[in-house]
Amino acid sequence: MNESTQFFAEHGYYVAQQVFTPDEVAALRRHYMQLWADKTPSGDPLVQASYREDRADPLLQYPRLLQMHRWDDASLAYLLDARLRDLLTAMMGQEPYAVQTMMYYKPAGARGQALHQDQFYLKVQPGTCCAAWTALDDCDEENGCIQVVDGSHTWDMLCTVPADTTQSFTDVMVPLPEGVSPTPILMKAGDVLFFNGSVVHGSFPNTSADRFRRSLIAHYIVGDAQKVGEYYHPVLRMDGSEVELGVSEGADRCGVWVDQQGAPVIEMLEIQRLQREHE
Ligand SMILES: O=C(O)CCC(=O)C(=O)O
Repeated sequence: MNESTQFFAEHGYYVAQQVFTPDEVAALRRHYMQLWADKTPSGDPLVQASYREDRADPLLQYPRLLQMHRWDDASLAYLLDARLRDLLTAMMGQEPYAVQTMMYYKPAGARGQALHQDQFYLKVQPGTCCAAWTALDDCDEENGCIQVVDGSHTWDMLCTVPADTTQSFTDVMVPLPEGVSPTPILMKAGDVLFFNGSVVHGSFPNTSADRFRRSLIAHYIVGDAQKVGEYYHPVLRMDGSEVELGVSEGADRCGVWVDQQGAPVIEMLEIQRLQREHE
């Protein structure tokens, strides 16, 4: 195992520095700012509906783009990039399938995203997913860098609770046990953060006066997966060809933290039972 695969196996995440050159990053920034200026239809009705020039929430002026690789060649090239493929193959143990692209502009004043686990949404079976999160700007706490819970790759899917929507544009989050807190990941433009689908992660609000925190994100699933959530179809091999996989249904269990002899452990509960108890 080399340094990156060992770190990823132990911590559930890894930052590969300067995967993309300054010129490539500058070209990507220009490209996505042009898509924004053109209000390019993303194919996702939610994204199109949310461009609002006249609203106080900066995220409505700069909504994230989703699944752009289905209509944008530069996004498809990023998703299938050979450098990402090689790093992912080393960390995931085999060549993955590609299922998602996302572009976050995160302008000054934008809210962050509450702590969550990506596998909760992708529902990969068997196995899990992995993100390749590329910084297009230098990222720190001030402009809302991503944060991860070190070692949470071994955790099961946790049940979500309401999030503080003054800080997060999503409204649910996973709770952390006492004494556990996320680590801010400081990155330079061109660095790529890889993290496993169980890793609890999120991001701070962008509290800077005038800095963007743009990031280009792709999601991959393990190469022996049989099913993934419907939204992530069509599933692509890393050569761009399509592969037929099944559609996974919603999970029927999620975990809650319980105390076991003074240590927090995850107890898995039936979601239906939890819902009944809260009715
Ligand atoms: O970039 C962010 O602010 C959060 C991204 C994220 O949570 C994700 O890619 O799943």
